[in-house]
Amino acid sequence: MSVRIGELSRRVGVSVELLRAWERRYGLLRPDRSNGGFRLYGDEDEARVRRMQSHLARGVAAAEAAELVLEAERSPEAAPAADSEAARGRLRAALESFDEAAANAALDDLLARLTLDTILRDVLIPYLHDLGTRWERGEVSVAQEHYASGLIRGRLLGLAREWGRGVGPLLLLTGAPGERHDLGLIAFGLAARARGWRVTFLGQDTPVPDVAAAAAELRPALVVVGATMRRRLTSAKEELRALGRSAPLAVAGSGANEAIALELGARLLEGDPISAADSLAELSAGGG
Ligand code: B12
Repeated sequence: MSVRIGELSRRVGVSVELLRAWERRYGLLRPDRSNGGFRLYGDEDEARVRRMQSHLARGVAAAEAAELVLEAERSPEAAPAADSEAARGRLRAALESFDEAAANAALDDLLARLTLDTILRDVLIPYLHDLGTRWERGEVSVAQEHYASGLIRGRLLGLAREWGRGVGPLLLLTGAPGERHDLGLIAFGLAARARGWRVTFLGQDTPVPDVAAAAAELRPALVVVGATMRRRLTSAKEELRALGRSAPLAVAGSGANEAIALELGARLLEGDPISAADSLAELSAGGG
């Protein structure tokens, strides 16, 4: 992407004046010049603005928020590609030989060095994809796959402890009826928690009327229903539409798309769990 400031402003929902101020005061934007001398902004600029917005949404003051964004780029975190790949290799070897101690040590090492966002996005989600591909090819047994995903789930839920506490807006997260994949939802909950949201997690395969009852009691800012397969949403269409009329509803996961979201009267949470958590800043800012 290479766009002028007006287009950047439209994409991120921040006024041109404010973007200019962030560029001038904090060096948050680093435009190139077009041949005609216009400033052109790229993906990195957009990413910095989005990170800035999520810090602001958590109540961090602007100068400090900008410092956090720029600091994160300077730290070794910013170039973890090779590192993440090595970590993934260690984790994979440990998990797939049922070595609990080594798997936990690999995860502890990651947690000591990288942010949870980075671990989720660059290590765990790619590992789970890789695991699925090798399971499909018959290179990994069902036992290995269950063990690996179960251990990761346990560790993530350990990190999720008390994610319902605090004063931020509440997310009610649940798997669609029949849906047993919930690691994406958990990853999303953790990323949202780091951005100041509170989370109530119902887990896999929850009957929609029961989700509606929980939502009536808890009054969440958003109910998020995750689905890996489309039919988990389509087979509960009427109930989900009713839920969407009684509570703000979003759908997510590889089973969700714009068309089904529209049909259900729901918002679509697009992309990976971490980018989707970033996009919540727009929701809390009223941009929904
Ligand atoms: C672990 C796993 C399981 C575990 C789940 C444990 C758990 N508690 O989650 C168990 C063993 C239960 C399981 C069961 C099954 N699984 Co399975 N599973 C996987 C595996 C290896 C990892 C899933 C995972 O967590 N991935 C990490 C998530 C984050 O990645 P993702 O799903 O691709 O999601 C992306 C986006 O959609 C988004 N996202 C996902 N969720 C959310 C949520 C929110 C809120 C947001 C914002 C974004 C978001 O983020 C991701 C990155 O961009 C995948 C392989 C894979 N490619 O993912 C197969 C996979 C998903 N499973 C598959 C299948 C076929 C099954 C079974 C039908 C197998 C069977 N014959 O029994 C059952 C179905 C059970 C059911 N009723 O739901 C297929 C699905 C194919 C399809 N789409 O039709 C896959 C892709 C494997 C494959 N390559 O064939 N599975």
